[in-house]
Amino acid sequence: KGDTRVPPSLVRYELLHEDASGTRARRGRLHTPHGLVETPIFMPVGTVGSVKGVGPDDLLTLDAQIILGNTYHLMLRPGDDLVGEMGGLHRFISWDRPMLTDSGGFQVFSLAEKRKITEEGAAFQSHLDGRHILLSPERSIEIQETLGADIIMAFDECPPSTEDRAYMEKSLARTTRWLHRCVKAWSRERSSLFGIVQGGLNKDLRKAHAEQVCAVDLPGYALGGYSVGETPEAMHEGVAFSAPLLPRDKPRYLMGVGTPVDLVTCVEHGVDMFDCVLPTRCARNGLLFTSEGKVTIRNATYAKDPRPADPACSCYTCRNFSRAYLRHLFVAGEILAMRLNTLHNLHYFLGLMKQVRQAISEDRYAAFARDFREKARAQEA
Ligand code: PRF
Ligand code: ZN
Repeated sequence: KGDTRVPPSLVRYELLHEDASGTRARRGRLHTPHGLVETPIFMPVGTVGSVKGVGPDDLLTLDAQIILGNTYHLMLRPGDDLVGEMGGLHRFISWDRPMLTDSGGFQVFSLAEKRKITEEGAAFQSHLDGRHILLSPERSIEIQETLGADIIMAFDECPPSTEDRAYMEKSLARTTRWLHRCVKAWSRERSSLFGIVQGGLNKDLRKAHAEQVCAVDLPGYALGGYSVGETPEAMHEGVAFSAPLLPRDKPRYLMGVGTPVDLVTCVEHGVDMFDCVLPTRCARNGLLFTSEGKVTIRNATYAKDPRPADPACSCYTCRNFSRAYLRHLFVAGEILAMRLNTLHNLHYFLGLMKQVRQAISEDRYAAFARDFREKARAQEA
């Protein structure tokens, strides 16, 4: 099996407070080489080294505490060697705060042209130029350490939810072997490795895999394989089951999730970290998350609407511009529309997490989550 002992790690989780209103929600702090992250946290996604539509200055104004980058995209373009030569990802993109990179396996399967998974790793053709590439656990760790993120992710397989139990078992065993290879390849110099638990919606497979992954002492653990096509209710039930399987004294990261209701609900089950393209992608499609529900800004109803996108919002966009103007920018295809919409949506998601942290501190998380879901349901109707 090899030596899986891990020396004192660079990212340390400090558990500050557990909600006393009957939920598993908790407040904590991540100490990283680039500073503190308050949890629960939402991490804006900067796939190719840019949070689409906004700059690092905007992200500081929004008080984003940590952002995410992708191994898959950056290894293909501009290449991890280039980023390394430029002094690492932090310097390359001029972001001094914490960063996390995903390992690439998940993106290979959602983006690459022809892909084949073997014991060695994931062989695929680049979606950019058709080049043949092998991404292995060792190579993923090497790339992520060259990029230099504070948190790096184990190389995993996220099997489609349509796969049968036999395939799932084979895949989970391989993801565990890959984890051991990741741990071996990891230098422990400045990036902290998080393990990823897979297992789909199957509880005994989840539990068994959580045991295998958590047997390796790591600075943090993630839940992968959720929000891959199942209903929100099924995902929430799965997370309610599997979040408590992860160690209480380590950060818990739910990968690629989710909607505002998903975040509020999964915090309730004990999740500390989230990332999702939803706020940024929806912004570019003219969909705004507001305290009054979703606003589709291109709608003709907003043509002469003098109100801000969200009257309850204090973001730059809402302090300065009307729905009428935002609609005009969007319909005219102006790039400013993307920036203003993105600023608003990220402000909404980051502000929501601030409220979440406050509610936990004040031991009123159960009521907060219940009220939030009730309001969201009423707004959908
Ligand atoms: N594994 C990895 N990255 C991910 C996922 C996963 O399962 C998901 C699933 N929601 C998003 N991003 N490595
Ligand atoms: Zn706003």
